[in-house]
Amino acid sequence: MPAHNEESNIGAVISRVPRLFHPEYTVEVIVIDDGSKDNTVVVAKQAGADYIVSFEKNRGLGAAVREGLAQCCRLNADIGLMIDADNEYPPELIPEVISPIMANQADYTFGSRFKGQIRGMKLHRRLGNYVFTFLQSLLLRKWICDGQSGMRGFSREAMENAEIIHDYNYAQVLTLNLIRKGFRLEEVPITYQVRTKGQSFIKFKEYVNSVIPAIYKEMRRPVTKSDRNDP
Ligand SMILES: Nc1nc2c(ncn2[C@@H]2O[C@H](COP(=O)(O)OP(=O)(O)OP(=O)(O)O)[C@@H](O)[C@H]2O)c(=O)[nH]1
Ligand SMILES: [Mg+2]
Repeated sequence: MPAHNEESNIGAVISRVPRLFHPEYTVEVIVIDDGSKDNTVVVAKQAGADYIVSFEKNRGLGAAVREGLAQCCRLNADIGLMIDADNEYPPELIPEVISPIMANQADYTFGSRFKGQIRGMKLHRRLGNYVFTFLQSLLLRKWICDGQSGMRGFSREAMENAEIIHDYNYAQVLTLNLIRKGFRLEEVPITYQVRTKGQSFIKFKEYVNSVIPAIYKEMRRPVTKSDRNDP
């Protein structure tokens, strides 16, 4: 769970995580606190976070997700699930979002808002999502519905191989990276409710100026799967 100044939201997200959804799985919550200046850490602890990694200074959402995936590998997790700490995504649907990975039908999943139900998303955000998702579909020659989802599942192998090439964000570059490496994507419909508390970090100009060059850079990189898991 990447978090930056989410004291008013993170407690609700953590307490909604279904811990006992499967008898053979242990569910643990890792929070990557990206230099929050409010009480995010205190609230996360009170709500039952198992691990909290705090960056001294704000590094960006890309850096936080990269660290979260690395922590999952260090803790020997079979499956990773990232979910925004802003209480917009439904923790109750974590089992559904990871079920294609549990069934070994996918390595990488999105909780897909555009296949499910969206409440409160402004028109300009909706258009921005369409544009960036369509761009990814073109680059990958593969139809994607929700390329900016803040709820994603990962197989262990996907987590070990995932490279996020900029600190500012992960959304597009991570998908381009994993799909070009041959990992199988599946999108699972979810419900989404725009935040009622706290602030969105997206500023249009800064977002476009950071994300477009990163997409270009990612597409020019040769991608190879690590052979760590190969026999
Ligand atoms: N690591 C990190 N996380 C951040 C930062 N800013 C926001 N976040 C977290 O990233 C998640 C998504 O942030 P939002 O601001 O809602 O951005 P978004 O969901 O992509 O965009 P919206 O459509 O506005 O909701 C939340 O869990 C935030 O706490 C940041 O600077 N660093
Ligand atoms: Mg959000």
